[in-house]
Amino acid sequence: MIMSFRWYGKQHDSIPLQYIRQIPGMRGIVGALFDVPVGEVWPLEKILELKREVEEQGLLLETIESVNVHEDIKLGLPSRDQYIENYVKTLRHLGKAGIKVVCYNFMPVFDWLRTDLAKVLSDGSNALSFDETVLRGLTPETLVEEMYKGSNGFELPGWEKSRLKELQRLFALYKDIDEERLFENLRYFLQGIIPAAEECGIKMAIHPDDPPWSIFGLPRIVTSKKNLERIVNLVDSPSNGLTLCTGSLGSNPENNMPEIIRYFGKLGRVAFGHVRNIQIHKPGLFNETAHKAAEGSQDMYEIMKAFYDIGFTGPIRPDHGRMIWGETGRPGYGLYDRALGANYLQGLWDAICRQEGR
Ligand SMILES: [Mn+2]
Repeated sequence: MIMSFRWYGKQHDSIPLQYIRQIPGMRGIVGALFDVPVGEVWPLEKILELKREVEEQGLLLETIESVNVHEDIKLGLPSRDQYIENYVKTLRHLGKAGIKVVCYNFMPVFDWLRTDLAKVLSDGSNALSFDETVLRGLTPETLVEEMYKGSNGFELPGWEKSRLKELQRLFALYKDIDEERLFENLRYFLQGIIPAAEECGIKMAIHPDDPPWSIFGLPRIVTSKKNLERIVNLVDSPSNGLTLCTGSLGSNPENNMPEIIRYFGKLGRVAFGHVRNIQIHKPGLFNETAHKAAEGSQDMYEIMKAFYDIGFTGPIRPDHGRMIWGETGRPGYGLYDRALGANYLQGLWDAICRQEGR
């Protein structure tokens, strides 16, 4: 397991790499080029420059999150072939730079979604939260406004203005896309990119939809064990892998995360772990919490034990954190609580290794 930390690059992150390297046991950076518009080829020189920066601090850059998928691919428009060609070029550049895992998602229009980016918890910290009843009172446009208001001036990944300025047009285009069509469009995309990913030694790692159910009537398919099974079978290749995100997939209590990790681990399809905790109050109402098991609804010991038992050697990152100790920054992506999370997960991991006699 390579303990890793998401970093937005020196232009876009409030946290310097020098701080991240001081987190005990931290080995990897999960990075991306945030200045390249979705659909365009990532220039090799820029990838190598990012890699150099990370390596100068004694950290690894082997994981990318995300190379976003152009909406035309998800919609299955004729223009998708050009975007798939560009995606393949990006993968070839990433392969040349020694990247091993590429996280991506296949959510129509919206990426991850919350109704409050700073819900105050009982200890005075704040965290991202989701309330289905609040969402029902919002339109897509008012939701986008709320997200901008709560973003503390940071561009939120998946909520780039360029992607969202054409909401009405996109919603109209998705009118005819149901889950079956979306599966077919995912298959077409995977058939186009997985051979190249194999050649480059890259594992593609699809991220679960967050939350894992339909939003504003848009189809969502990366939502359950059954659907993940269908996805890994769309193209039968070790490069067609999964990001198992305990906070997003796990926000539906029907998704048993340790069991899902074990199941897809045995198939060799777990490429990346996002490990975080959430407190589920009832279906459709949850907030993010500290990583510690007792703070939420996820059995963090069993989750880490499952990663251990499948012999996982890939990256795991502590996904989102709360805002604590007066820190301000990009919602979900402060330094302090994610550092605590990384340390907690490694404590569990160390104890499991010791128990297992390693
Ligand atoms: Mn995640």
